[in-house]
Order: sequence, then structure tokens, then C-alpha cells
Amino acid sequence: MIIRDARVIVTCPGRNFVTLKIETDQGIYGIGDATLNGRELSVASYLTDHVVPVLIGRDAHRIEDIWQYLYRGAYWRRGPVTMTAIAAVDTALWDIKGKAAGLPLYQLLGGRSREGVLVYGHANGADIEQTVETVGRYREAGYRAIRAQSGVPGVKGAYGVGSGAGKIYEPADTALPQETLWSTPAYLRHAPKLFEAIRVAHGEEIELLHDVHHRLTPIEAARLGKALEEYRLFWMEDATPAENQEAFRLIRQHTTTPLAVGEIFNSIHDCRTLIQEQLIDFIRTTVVHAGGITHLRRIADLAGLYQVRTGSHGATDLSPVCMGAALHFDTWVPNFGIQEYMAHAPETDEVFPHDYRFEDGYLKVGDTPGHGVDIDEALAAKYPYNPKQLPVARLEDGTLWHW
Ligand code: CS2
Ligand code: MG
Repeated sequence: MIIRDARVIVTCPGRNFVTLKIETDQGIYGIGDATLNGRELSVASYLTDHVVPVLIGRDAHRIEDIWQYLYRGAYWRRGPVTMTAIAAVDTALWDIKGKAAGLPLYQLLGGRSREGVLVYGHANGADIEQTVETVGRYREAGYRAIRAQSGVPGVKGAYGVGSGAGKIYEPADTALPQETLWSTPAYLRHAPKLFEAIRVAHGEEIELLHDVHHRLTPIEAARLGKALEEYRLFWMEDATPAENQEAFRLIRQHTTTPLAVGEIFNSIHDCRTLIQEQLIDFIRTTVVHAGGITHLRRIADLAGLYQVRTGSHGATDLSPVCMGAALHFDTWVPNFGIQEYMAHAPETDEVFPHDYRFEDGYLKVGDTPGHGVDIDEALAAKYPYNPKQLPVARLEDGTLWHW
């Protein structure tokens, strides 16, 4: 089955998405998500200018060989732009293989390991009271696991608290990055109070998660992990930046709060030390940013050896195409932990028709061949690209900080 054509579709139904569509000589096509939030056009160009020309004429069934060709063949390995582009090709080819076989993607990976994929939703609030209330709404909607974030007194624009009912809070309203404030002392005083209030209001059963968004030093992260132990988090996410993987040794020595990291990782090498030294409990690499199904499977298999479970990133800047592929992966992967799920805006769902559905705290994939997500190109064309940037954070004295 020969690749006859491939093209990139950039659209903004609620937020920006980049999608690769690969067509074969047998009339079967596949699609892959290529969205890198705030850097969308760099991946679009990487694909259009450098990848598409070398895809035409290749056998669409040779997923592994094409992956190696794009990874090794480029000479310049790894990095978010390269790995997102490779992921888009890989996802589209798995989609094609599934359609050609007449099988849903999870069947090609080894079949079903579970009936549904446990997901966590996002409960945000301007203050503790509001977050406690939002957690209640998620519980009523059937969620069994909920990530809780709240505004920090005196800290304007703290991570995870924004407009749009918590659905779109990352991109700034202008083309220039929004500048937010960060105060570690204020946050460290506040976070334990948030989880105390949630446990008092909602009891022990609900699983709670929290995202620190790379803001702390290792020793501060250790302190927070310790302070949160009594509230029994499912995980504390991105407690400190992990370019230096060894930093997690220090956190680990001090706390039994489970640790998750990896949404910005793009290769197995970014998490090798963390996994092999059992410094984390959950690896958050995802289909679109970590080289597609082919590479994510290698990461998960390595993690499985060390009882590290998966917990893929699933914010709304990852398109429904990534979500569909991720859910097939999650349905199969033996060492599954949890899947992040922020429902997309209705206009996004219309552009990307899909067969996955939320039921009683779980997402369930359908049996459509491939990954079960499509793109309505005519509708996508009605939503032109709208340049947006992720915010930046500064300390009170003006120092640029981690966002
Ligand atoms: C976050 C994301 O979902 C998460 O855990 O860290 O919202 C992240 O900030 C965005 O996906 C960045 O594009
Ligand atoms: Mg995160």
C-alpha cells in the first residue's frame, strides 16, 4: 500500500490544531495529531518542507522502518518539533494499518487489557471554596479521579486557574505571552490547605491529583510532597523541572507522595534515569509529543519493568486525534495508570468526529477500524489559524521563572 499524498491541515476550532493526513493508493487514509501548543507552525513546516517529500512512494505498512528513517535519517535527533512531526506520521500510519486490517488500533497492539480507561478531570477555582465546589461538580458528572488547582492569595494568574470554565486556560488572549506572577512561599502555604478542604468536603474515596507545573526546587518539592502525604494524592505532577532527572532522587528520599512527570518529554532518553532508578510512579509522555505509538510503547515497556505506570498528558491542546490514539494505547498497555482528560470545546469535537465516549469515570473507545477519529476538512477550513502563546511566569522581583 503506497503513500500517494500527505498534507498538513492547520485549524483553530476553539484553539489551534495541526493535523497530518496521509493518503494511500488504495483509497485508505490516516490522520495524526501534530500540535505543539504555541509552536504550531514550526511542526507544520517541518512536516511540509522536510517529511512529506520523503514519505511519498513509501509502503504505508512499514511503520517501524518509516519511524527509524525519520528519526535516524534526519541526523538531528529528538526535540519537541522533530518528535511531534514523527508522532503525526506514526499515528496516521497506525490509523491506516487498522483501517486496512478492519481492526481498531488496540487490537493491533495486542488487544484489550481493560474495559475502560480511568480518566481524571480538571477542577479549578479562583480560591479554595470554588475549587471544592468544582470538585463536587466533577463527582456528580461521574469522575472518580480529579485534578485540583486553585488560585493562591496574592498571586495573580496562578497556574491552572483561568477563564473558560477551566477548559482553555493555557494560551494568552493576545499573540504575546501573558505575564503571570509566581510566589513559591505563598503557594507552599496554600496548597496543603486546599487538599485539606477537599478531603473534609469530599471524603477519602475520590482520587485527587495536583499539578505543580515545574515551579519548585527539589527541596521545596520534597517539602510539599511531605505536607500533602496525609491527603493521599494519586500523584503530585511536575514538581520540579526534570531536565536534570537526578533531581528527583532528592524528592524521592523525603516523601511517599506518588510522583508523575513527563508531559514535555519527547524521548525515552528523557525518562530513562527516572524510570530505572524508580524515582517516579507515573510517566506522562503522550502519543503526540513522544514520537507516536511506536515510541510511546517503548517507554511504557521500559516503565513496566520498574512498576512505573502510564499517565498520559491529555490537555485540550492535544487534539481529539491524539486522544483517540492515546485511548487505544491505554486500552492495551499492561502498566496503565490513568489518562488525563479535559473535554474539548464543542466546535473542536465537530471538526474531529470521534467514537470515544465518557461513561462513569472512564473513557471507552469504539470499534471503528484505526484510531476512530476523523477530520472534517471543509469545517476545519472555516477556522483559520490564530497565533497564541503560552504564558510566562515571573517572581515578585521580576525574575523570569518556570511556567
Ligand atoms: C498541563 C497542561 O494538563 C496539564 O497537565 O500541564 O495544561 C499544559 O500546561 C499544556 O498542555 C501546555 O501546552
Ligand atoms: Mg501538567
